[in-house]
Amino acid sequence: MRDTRRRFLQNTILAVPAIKFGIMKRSKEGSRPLVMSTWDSGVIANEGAWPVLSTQGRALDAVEQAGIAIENHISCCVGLGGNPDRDGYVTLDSCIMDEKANCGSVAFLERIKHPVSVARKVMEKTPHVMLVGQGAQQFAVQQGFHLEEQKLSPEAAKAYKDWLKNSEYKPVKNIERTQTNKGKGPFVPNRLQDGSFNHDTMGTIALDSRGDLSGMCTTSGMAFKMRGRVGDSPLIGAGLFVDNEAGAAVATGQGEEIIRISGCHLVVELMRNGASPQEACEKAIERIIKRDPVRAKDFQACFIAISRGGDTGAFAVHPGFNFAIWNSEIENTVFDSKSYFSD
Ligand code: SD4
Repeated sequence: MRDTRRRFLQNTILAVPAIKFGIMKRSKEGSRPLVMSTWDSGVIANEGAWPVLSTQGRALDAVEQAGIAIENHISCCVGLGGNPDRDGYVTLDSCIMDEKANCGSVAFLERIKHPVSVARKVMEKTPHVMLVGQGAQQFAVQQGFHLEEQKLSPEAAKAYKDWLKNSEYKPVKNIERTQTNKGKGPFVPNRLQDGSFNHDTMGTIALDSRGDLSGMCTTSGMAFKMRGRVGDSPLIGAGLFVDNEAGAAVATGQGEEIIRISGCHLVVELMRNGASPQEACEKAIERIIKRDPVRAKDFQACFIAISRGGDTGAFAVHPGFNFAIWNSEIENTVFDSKSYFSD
């Protein structure tokens, strides 16, 4: 029964204004631009997006700039600075989607610094949605992207060396929460002191002044994954979904669990059927937990969402997830998400 379930909505002081400014509506003259990104490292992504949004630029351009900004941050969690797979190679996944359901995606891409921009090229220059592996790399090079050296960042090299001692594959949920820097302020990368971290995904969704939504997701995937493993992040419908008539959602966490419920498509469909972004994120997380409540105690999964009117929502399986928002009133601030379990 719903009431007897162990449920706790973690509600921090910072979470309240997130919901409050989420109720700002689109005016007749146009929308108030808004960008929302996963995790506290979302402040870096938002810094890429806001100059575009605040000068009446397209949400699509803004989210691509968000991805580029975080992929440039080499000591951070996504892009070529991310943790490698169990064979020691960094493999990248990314996708992007605009207000007309144009979308592009790359997966299992190696040695390319900006997978989000390759995903955009797939969307704009091919009749396809998704390219993977060597084919994606070949396409990127043809499009003028530089083939980088196959080399781990110092932090990732150290984390990999430590991991090799036991070679255990056990994703640790929310390892990053010990390092969160709430509120405004300089971003501190989420690696633990020993150089390891477990979350490696940046998702950004944005609403522009025309009232158009777009989103992107970029990741090095789960740390020390099996070679060839691809999670939810490059999968349209699972890790990202945008529908201008309903809303946009992006996910982070254990990709397999998000894929099983077509997570972001579900969140957007719930909004289409009248749910607020907050209710939609909560229902999608409940769907994940219902499938296997016991296992859900050991993994993290999280959604953030924006409705077409500019309301926002976020929800996670466990505490520790946070997100960053920038709009005309609140400058790039990190908020704690509510969660199903209290831990
Ligand atoms: C994946 N969803 O590859 C990604 C991982 C992630 O924070 O979000 N990590 O499954």
